Amino acid sequence: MILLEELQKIRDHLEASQNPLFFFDNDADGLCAFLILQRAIGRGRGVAIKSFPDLKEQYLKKVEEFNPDAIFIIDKPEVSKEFVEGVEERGIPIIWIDHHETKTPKELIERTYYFNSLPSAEPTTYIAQKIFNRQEDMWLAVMGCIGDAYLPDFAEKFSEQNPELFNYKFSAFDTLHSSEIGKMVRMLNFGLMDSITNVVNLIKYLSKAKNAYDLLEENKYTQQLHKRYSQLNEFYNKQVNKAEANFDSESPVLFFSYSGNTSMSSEIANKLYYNHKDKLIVVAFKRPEKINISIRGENALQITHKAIQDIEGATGGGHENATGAMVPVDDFEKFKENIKQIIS
Ligand SMILES: [Mn+2]
Repeated sequence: MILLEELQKIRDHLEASQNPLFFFDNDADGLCAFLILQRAIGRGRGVAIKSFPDLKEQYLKKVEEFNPDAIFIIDKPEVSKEFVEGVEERGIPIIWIDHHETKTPKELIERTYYFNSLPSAEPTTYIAQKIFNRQEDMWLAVMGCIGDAYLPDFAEKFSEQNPELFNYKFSAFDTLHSSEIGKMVRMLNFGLMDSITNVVNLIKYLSKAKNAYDLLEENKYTQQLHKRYSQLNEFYNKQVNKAEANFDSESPVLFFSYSGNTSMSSEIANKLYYNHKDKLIVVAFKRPEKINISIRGENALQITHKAIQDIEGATGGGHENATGAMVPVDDFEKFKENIKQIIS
């Protein structure tokens, strides 16, 4: 975990900023970390990052639009040189909080205030919660951590206060797939896969919401979230069922590919891994040019690096047991072959 004095440094940056702009990774961990920081200081705008693998130059438009005096980057492993330089030109400091390994050159990282919880790699939500320790944000903190399959030290107390949401005696991964709080994490992840207007409304609502029930209850503010959740949850269940109906039970690898309007490889891969812990799970979302891939299983990180190493234009990385990759369409078969070879 990052040191207490580093937490204090992040807090100093937050408190010194009158108009912070937060760029966060487009998932429950990134979102909850942002919300916790924003709620604690009572100001700041949040933008979900959709570019992969890095925070790209296109986001300078948001810097232009919001004119912040500090930029916080949360839960994103890579940041592009063009983005850092564009922000530097405006004389704005970048505070970068993460828990992934990074390939961004050291010289570039040193131009930001960089905080990373590696090697223990606690989620960014955990780091955010440890900065202010506000009881009223505990529900967000638990959701963000469970979203990244991490059971935080405050889970026990929270589950004792909210036994109907989850039981802290189960692992974070079990909790993600078989509890009410796990469902709430998917509500957030699916809620982020919506139009910009709906995501902005969701963020506005969550920055004021008081507890888990403000999310679970259907009211005029949560109506769109609930609708989006049930739509995407149906798609998600369908894909999981398809994958399970077709896989080779003898093979150590479970491959599944799908297409459609919504990429949710991470969620599908998590569920398949939960159901088949003995296998390496490889889920691919097919797009016209590039394929988005989520990999789950033992040594996923090592396997991912090896599998993309001889493919030009491929990128990938993440955590020990959970990674993401992007491969050009024409090399997808080669990628699959690579995976088979590494595993055998
Ligand atoms: Mn994360």
